[in-house]
Amino acid sequence: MNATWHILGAGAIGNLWACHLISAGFPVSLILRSEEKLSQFNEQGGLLLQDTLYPASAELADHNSQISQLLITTKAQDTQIAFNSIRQRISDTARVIVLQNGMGSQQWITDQLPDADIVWASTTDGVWLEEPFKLIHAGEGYTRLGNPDKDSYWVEELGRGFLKIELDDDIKQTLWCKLAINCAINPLTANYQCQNGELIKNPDYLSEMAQICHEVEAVANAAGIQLFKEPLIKHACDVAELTANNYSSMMQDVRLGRTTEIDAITGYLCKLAEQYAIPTPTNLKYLRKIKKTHECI
Ligand code: KPL
Repeated sequence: MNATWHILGAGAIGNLWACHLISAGFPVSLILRSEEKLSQFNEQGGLLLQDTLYPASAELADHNSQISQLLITTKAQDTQIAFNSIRQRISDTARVIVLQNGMGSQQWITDQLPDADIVWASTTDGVWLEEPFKLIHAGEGYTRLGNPDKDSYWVEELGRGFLKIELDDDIKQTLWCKLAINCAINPLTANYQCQNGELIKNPDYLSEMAQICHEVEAVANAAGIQLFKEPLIKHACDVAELTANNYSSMMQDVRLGRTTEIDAITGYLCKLAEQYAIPTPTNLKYLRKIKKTHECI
């Protein structure tokens, strides 16, 4: 019998991965935030993905079972509180996957569990919750996973499910590329309350995006990270064009009055820039704007 995968962060990506892991033959338990969520889940009896019911189970953080396989899909800013609520239950040598936007919390988790086998991941799958525990897999992408320090062959077992999985021997670089695109698109769309495509139509927004990209490249360069083969602005424009009618995740958070991932995205970049003494005025401008307007700081 395969060991259970526990999922911390039962949003759209966490739920999609729960279905994936079930399809790969693993028992799955979602760690939910409240009794209310738990009864809502139990009423449905599992996760619904495109009319198929996936028989996951669910529990609260204070359940007493040990956790030997853990997938963390919380929003970056919720990670520490959520992780600390289950810390006592995680076995020292657990297998852990950290699948999140932004940077910083992957390393934080790795530091908390020095003997665990931890892989970091990045995905291009597009998914949203039509209702709680009812999913729409809107865009089929792929998920890259890799341990930044060693080989973790168990990741291959995850390839048995329906999602596309790729082993990544340079996951830091992959996460950096995602971070760079998120720095270019997310704060601008959140600030100007627009769709991604507007950034390439409006010359003022485009010029801000070019500045942001220029600064991100300088910081990546100082950190010894090779981003894309072509200039970042070219890549960011391509993504904005491909996702022209979409609202970025940060824009959606702002619209729904939720805290955003700005600290894990632009905030991470600006902190690193400070360490390398690289000026990042445009990134700092949007970091402050988003925090001031939407995070009450
Ligand atoms: O990842 C994204 C997001 O919205 O978070 C895209 C669409 C690529 C924009 O940065």
